[in-house]
Amino acid sequence: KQRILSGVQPTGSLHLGNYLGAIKQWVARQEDGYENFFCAVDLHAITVPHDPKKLKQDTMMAAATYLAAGVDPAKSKIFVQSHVSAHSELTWLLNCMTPMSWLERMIQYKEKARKQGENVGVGLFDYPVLMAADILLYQADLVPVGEDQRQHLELTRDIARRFNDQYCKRKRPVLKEPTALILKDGARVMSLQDGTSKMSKSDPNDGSRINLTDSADVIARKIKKCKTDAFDGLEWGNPERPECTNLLTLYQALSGQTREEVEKEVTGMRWGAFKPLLADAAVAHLSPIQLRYEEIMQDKAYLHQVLREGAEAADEVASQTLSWAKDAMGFCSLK
Ligand code: AQP
Repeated sequence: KQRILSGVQPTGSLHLGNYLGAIKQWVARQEDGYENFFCAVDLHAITVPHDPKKLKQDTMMAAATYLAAGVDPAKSKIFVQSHVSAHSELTWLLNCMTPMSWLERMIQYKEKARKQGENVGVGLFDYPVLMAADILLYQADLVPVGEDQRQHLELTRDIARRFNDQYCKRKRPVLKEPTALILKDGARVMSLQDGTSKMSKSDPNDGSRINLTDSADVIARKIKKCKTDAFDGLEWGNPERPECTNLLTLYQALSGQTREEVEKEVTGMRWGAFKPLLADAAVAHLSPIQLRYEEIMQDKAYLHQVLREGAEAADEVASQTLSWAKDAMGFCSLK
């Protein structure tokens, strides 16, 4: 069986980008006989300033969203990253062999650091090494992520190769190089207010994203107010119309149609006719997820049980890799 690992940061309500870029793919892979591990990456969430009171709530919300979106604990392990201490421990080991220059090239760090100015923390710089540890601990074959994580996945492969080259000479490699699973459509969902920047939890304008928990009214209002253009008709792929490409891609993903079907339906349409169609498709797709989400958030005992069982299963696999890594690096063991 191939193993899959992925996660989302509990830094606020999850949005359509997280769902279409990552979680929807997780659900689809459950049917294919993969062994899945999905975590709420709370250690990553503290790499930017955070409110301790909100972190707990956001972590539970992320886990409940996974379940509501269709991640099935009978087929996938769902856990909280900080509940498996091997993530922090392997990160330190990898820190000590990862060149600073590799991390200095990371686009996400440069973008987020620019926003934080002088207060940027070491954790944000180290974010990709923690992500590498997350993946490598599980010997993951595949990592379903949005396009924005491609560079971090490449770095993870580089770190694994360097570790194996340095510490596993003439022995079995300890770390497996993973492959990124990036969808063609939905891999990069863009902001509703700017078709050239990605939909993101940290955008201060809530109107830039559709949160998975937004009500039907809020979704309709956000889509009504979203940025469009003055061209005639609707089309995909015109570089002068990034908003148009984004909204059509969203419509395709949410309505479950093929691109050809969407093209047939909307070519020649004006924004005034298309926007309600998109809003209806979003509401129809998200309502059942929202219903399940509310039920799960009411049943904390169930949620805790899922996360406890997930953490136990994750810990078993992660501890094994950690002990191989420590052994390869020459740490003394009393066993
Ligand atoms: N706009 C997006 N389009 C497609 N995929 C996306 N992902 C995030 N945004 C989009 C994918 O969701 C998974 C989890 O992302 P994350 O929350 O861990 O980190 P992020 O990429 O930094 O997401 P945000 O929403 O932009 O968070 P903030 O604003 O807190 O930094 C990943 O697989 C990611 O690719």
